[in-house]
Amino acid sequence: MTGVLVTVAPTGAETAKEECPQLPTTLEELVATAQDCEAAGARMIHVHIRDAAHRPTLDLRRLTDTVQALREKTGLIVQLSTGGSVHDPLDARLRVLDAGPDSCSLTMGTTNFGDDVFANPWPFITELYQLTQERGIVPEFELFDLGHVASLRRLLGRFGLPAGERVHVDFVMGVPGGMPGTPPALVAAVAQLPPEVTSWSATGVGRTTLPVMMTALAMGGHLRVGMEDVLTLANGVPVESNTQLVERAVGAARLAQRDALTAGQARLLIGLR
Ligand code: KMH
Ligand code: ZN
Repeated sequence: MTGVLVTVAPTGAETAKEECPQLPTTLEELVATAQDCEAAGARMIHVHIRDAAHRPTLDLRRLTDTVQALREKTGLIVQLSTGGSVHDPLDARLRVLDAGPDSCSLTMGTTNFGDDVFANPWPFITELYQLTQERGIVPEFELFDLGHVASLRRLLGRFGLPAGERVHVDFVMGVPGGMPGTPPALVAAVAQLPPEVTSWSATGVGRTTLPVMMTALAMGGHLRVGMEDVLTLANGVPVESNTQLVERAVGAARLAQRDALTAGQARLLIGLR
């Protein structure tokens, strides 16, 4: 398949609204962003939500309302983050699945995350994975480091294929504490993927965004973009909307002679019926 799946990660959990007022933090802002990004070619949305004070939350009522609103107002694949913020407890992160998303993120190991620690102990990974299998929720395996690729091989060997029987992974590169966002790192990580993997995307945070995007496109990978990962278009030029980032990704893909996937193709790619 030569088409490109563009996933948008519009909000994240690590940027404050005060620092970046254009970050979509209310449900209305999130839905409007999702609609604009879908029109620009995004087919999946990776969702972190905020509370009334714009702080990250895993409140189940809000998560459920968000899934419902995105389903009603867009045709995007709705992927909820089970990573949450670096401060969220593991049990609350497991309960995210109760909101019934199409997909969820599933990070394959603990990572230093700037000055913090993004905790993903093995027992948490296996419990979350088995819950996704029981409930028919398609995981996207988030790989921040080469060791996470090895852990994915171990997980699939022990517990078998995910719901949908496709294995889609996303390399999150350039996090301070994870693998660097460089072409050699991406080439090395792709070379280590287990044979069960059917598709991969990549995102580079901060200034690694463009090198990772260009390398992923050249290697046949898919793309994740969004204000969760980058807040500038170029040195000193702030991102004004997630749509700008999706438009830039779709434009880069076209340059590489690759079109954005249709909604149906995107669902088939990751194993959603
Ligand atoms: N906010 C990061 C600590 C995910 O969404 O699954 C974790 C994260 C990964 O964003
Ligand atoms: Zn996330």
